[in-house]
Amino acid sequence: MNDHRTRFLQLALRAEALRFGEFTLKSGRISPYFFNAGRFDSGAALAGLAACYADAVDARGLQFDLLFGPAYKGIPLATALACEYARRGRDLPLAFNRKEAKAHGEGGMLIGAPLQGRRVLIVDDVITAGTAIREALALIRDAGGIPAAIAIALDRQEAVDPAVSRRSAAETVAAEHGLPVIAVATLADLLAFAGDSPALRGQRERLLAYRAAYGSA
Ligand code: OMP
Repeated sequence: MNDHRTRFLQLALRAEALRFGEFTLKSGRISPYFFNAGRFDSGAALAGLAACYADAVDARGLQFDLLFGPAYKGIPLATALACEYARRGRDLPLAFNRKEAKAHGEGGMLIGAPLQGRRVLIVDDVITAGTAIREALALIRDAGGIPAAIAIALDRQEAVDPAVSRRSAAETVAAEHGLPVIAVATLADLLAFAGDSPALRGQRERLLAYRAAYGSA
């Protein structure tokens, strides 16, 4: 497994951002695991996570010139990634949205650098069904930005409707919009990692059963 994948899974477990148990997802599915990016809740934890995103993105050699963090969870992620790129010698413009439009002051839904004509890397936490990402794509296009790629920490590799198609939501979004989706790690990586870790080996069966029910082929 790539170094950034292992590093990310170790960081996520240490921060308790990755937990095992019984969790109800936005989709209503009951999942044996949950990734909560909000648990990367200190400067050092976010810096470590941002380095994993940067390594995953750089490994793909993509062209982009602005980072966009969808509200709320994407905002600190894109911000931390912008700081990581600055540390690596690349000062990238950064923008994000608010969830409710402001009628006073500067107004509008978007904050930060203008999107017009810029190739945008969207930085978010998780893709399950792809709803959150589709909303972000619409916002960016409305503001004149050009979506270039999507970077997420974890691709849960779930089919939206397994009875109809076993294609994952991330693959569907990628195909629909002609955009690469870069995940620092996937459910497949988590399964491989769990197989090598005595502490997590007990979780593997439940993860496999969940993947058999909802996972992409
Ligand atoms: P989709 O919009 O269905 O792709 O789901 C993504 C969103 O689900 C995330 O932005 C979170 O709000 C939430 N989520 C997690 O944060 N972690 C998970 O492990 C699973 C989910 C989820 O509800 O599917």
